Amino acid sequence: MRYLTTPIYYVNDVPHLGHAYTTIIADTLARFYRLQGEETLFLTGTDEHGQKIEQAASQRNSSPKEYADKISLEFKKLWDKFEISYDIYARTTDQRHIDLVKAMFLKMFENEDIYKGEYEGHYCISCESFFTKTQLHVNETCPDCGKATNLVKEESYFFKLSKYQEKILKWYEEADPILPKNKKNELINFVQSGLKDLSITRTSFDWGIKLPQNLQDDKHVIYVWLDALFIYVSSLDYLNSGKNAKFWPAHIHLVGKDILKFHAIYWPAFLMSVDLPLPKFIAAHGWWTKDGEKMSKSKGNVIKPKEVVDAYGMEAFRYFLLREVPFGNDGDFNEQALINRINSELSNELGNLLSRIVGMSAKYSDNKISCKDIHTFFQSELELCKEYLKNAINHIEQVQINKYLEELFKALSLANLSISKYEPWNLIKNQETQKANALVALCANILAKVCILLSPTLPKSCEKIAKALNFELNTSNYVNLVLNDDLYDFETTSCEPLFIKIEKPLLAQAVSIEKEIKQESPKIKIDDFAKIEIKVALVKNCENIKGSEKLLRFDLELENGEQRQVLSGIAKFYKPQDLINTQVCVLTNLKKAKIFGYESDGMILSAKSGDKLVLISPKELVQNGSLIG
Ligand code: ME8
Repeated sequence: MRYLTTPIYYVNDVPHLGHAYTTIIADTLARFYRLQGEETLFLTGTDEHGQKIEQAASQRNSSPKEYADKISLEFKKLWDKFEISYDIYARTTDQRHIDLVKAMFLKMFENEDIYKGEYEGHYCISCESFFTKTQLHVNETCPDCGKATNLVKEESYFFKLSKYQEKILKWYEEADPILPKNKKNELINFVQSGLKDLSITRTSFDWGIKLPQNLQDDKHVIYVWLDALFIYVSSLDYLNSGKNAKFWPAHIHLVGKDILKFHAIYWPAFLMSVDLPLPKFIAAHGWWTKDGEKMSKSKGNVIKPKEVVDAYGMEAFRYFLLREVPFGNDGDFNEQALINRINSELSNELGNLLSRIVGMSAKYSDNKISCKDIHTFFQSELELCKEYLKNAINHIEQVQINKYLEELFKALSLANLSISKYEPWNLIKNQETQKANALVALCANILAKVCILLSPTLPKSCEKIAKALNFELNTSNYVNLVLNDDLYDFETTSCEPLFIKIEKPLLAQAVSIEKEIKQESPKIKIDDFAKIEIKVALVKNCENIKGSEKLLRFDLELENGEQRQVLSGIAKFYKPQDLINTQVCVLTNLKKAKIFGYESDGMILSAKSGDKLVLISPKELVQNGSLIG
């Protein structure tokens, strides 16, 4: 039984690359557990209470709930577009969550872990976190996010975090719950330096869960982190012993390193206080930057996951994020690195291998692949492949997803290199047909085994591979092909290339096209259009302008013989003599301009087609000066 969670994301802003990263890791793990045949439950959702959300909503003249509804839906829509396989989309404004948080607060209170006092210290709204003066950075900024903090003095209830210090340390030691393992020491040092009791209610704003009624203290709302962490339990309908209650304790809470402290210190203490078992693992990944800098709206360097997916496709995006950085390390988003991964790994290693196998089997054996001679000829390759797959499984169990992918691609390289090494086309020529067919079967089996293990990361592409080799991506094939090392016969059908090579960056292009469209198409009213006068004109004369490669000078004739001189930047595309005596369309009520020393009275219209300009003219001859509209 495996229950895994992403953080529930704050609704103060729309989803970005970092949110997509955590969610895609969780999705990959959930798909892997399901492939293994584990009963799996995958939760994601949104964190909607607290001062930060209240402020974000009021800045947009919205009520916190309305605002939360809107952004929460944006997150959900994005995950649906990305086909994230979550089972529960949880929100902290859901009633069953509110009920559970109140019940847990009461239980902590009854267990004498909560007392009333006064909090005086600093608060970072962006991190929703308390700090003492000595913890702050220069100019009293937040040590975690660097933003300004507020000095707060207010009545507050406290949780006896200090009481749990030794128990938390013991948990780290005995259960070894922190992944990657090297993050454990940082936590041990932090906890050993002394845990202070934690303020768990606020009175200076309203947007949060009120205290349980029995406590009759209406001016307090529960601290947003206590509220948010309990989503992991409330979503299982724990209080009512709902059908998902059996999933607790969680197998893994996936988080970014920014919120490890909350999950690995506060959360176990809260759980111990209410007598609930602790999660098995808390896995913290690193931080994504853009060209080495923290992403922020003010710098304008925020990577929007949807834009990357629109430009490169979901599968390439998933692969890049998971493959590029070791789990736990920081990573930098670099478009060229993404392109390199697509071209050299997805297209060259994976896509090519499939088309080679399909091609060879069609040529040599009427699309039928038989595994009967693989052991005879390629025992050492089979052994090597087996080792790579075993390593891959060990790595993904430890959430070392980049290493798991690395091992799978080693197996793909092994297949590709075997083709170059044994040259099946020469084997056929030399009448070693049996060996040639065994080689194709070796490659097909390696690809099928890899495909099964790769399917949690590249679900769509692996479906295509499975279809081309005619087998199913399911648990029994996982057991047979991957765990039991079986070999299969296959029958191939041709399929489209899996990944097209990328010649030049698509992202800037996609973004700038979008910008262009946005900037150049403001909506206008019909009266605005009425201000524009466009007419058909006859080109009486046309010539190049000395010293200008771009410009042509036109003498145009409108109604009643009216003459005009207009300059137009189309010299690269038309010869002047070809245009004389043709009709063009002219914007006639444009203010006169001086270009290259010539007066230009109007603008000749042309369509932009790629890098070219194409003149626009009426489909048949019309009277000069005819109005267009
Ligand atoms: O912390 N790189 O929500 P949040 C990598 N509501 N991951 C990043 C990232 C980046 N640049 N930016 C964000 C909260 N993330 C709380 C959680 S859980 C009970 C409450 C990811 O919207 C990463 O997973 O600030 C990080 O932990 C999370 O988004 C923070 O999301």
